[in-house]
Amino acid sequence: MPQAELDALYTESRELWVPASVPRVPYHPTALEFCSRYVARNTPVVLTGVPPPPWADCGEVGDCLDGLIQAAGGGDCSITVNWSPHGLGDHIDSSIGLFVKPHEQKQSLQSFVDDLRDRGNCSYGVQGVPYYSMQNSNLTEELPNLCTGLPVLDFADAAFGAPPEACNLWIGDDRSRTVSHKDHAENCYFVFSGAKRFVLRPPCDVVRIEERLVPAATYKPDSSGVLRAVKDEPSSSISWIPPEARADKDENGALVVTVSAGEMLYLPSLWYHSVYNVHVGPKHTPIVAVNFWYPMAFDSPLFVYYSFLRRAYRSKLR
Ligand SMILES: O=C(O)CCC(=O)C(=O)O
Repeated sequence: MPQAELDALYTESRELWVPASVPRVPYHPTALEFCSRYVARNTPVVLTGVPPPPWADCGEVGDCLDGLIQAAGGGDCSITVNWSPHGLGDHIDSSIGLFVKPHEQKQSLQSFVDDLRDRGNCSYGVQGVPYYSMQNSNLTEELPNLCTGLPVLDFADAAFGAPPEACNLWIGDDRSRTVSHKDHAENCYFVFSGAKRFVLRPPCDVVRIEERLVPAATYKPDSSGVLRAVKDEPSSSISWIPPEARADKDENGALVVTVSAGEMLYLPSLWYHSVYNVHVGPKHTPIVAVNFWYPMAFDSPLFVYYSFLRRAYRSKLR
């Protein structure tokens, strides 16, 4: 594909489709408004004035974790926490040429909260940064009591034509960061405490983002609790965005939006996003969010056009 065509795609997408900034509208829209203005156009929007669930109702700057533990049924609940040496979720470590996933540590909810507050070593001897960030519907699977009082999503259920397929709880602090990636899902992302900074790029930027295929590995604690990347067995490879790629380090041409407590970001399917946890108010108050993943439509013009661009760009690189 000629470079001039790729440049035209970039310019035209910004002129005609991608908004100059992410709009903010009051929660909650009708299904028709949500669908016609945002879902059908595959553009993000922030909904404001979302009522928090009772366990998160402590204002933007409060620490809701004691109330959360109580509402969850007590500190003994067993949860799976992602631990990484420097707070990065799934990412490529270019110095060793591996795609590395965090260490998954089963621990009690209370010990996780203590570890997060201490900002020190894990009560189980692991050294690193804890982030409750499993994406296997950890809220419904591990802490189902917290589902009570979550915001009503009837407009999204109707717009996507199905209930959510996963509901994830995110609890962390500003040491944790999610590097640029895309998901094959429609994402309704609520922040209840602190704030999250999203750096977004539309799916057509696939022609500017050079993914790399690298062997997969997982952090594992050694005998002193230091997390080391160990190659997965049986071996597999993952195509991912390396840290030196523009999508991860340069915000030029990206939509940047900070989502505060009491807001929901609709993050459309296939949009590239990197996510930063942002403290608001007293240092180190936790950043708490819940997101719902809805199935994306593969039988859609968006998916077909995205796949075409991805293939065309890959063959240009060869
Ligand atoms: O909050 C985060 O750290 C990451 C969220 C994310 O990547 C997602 O919801 O797809």
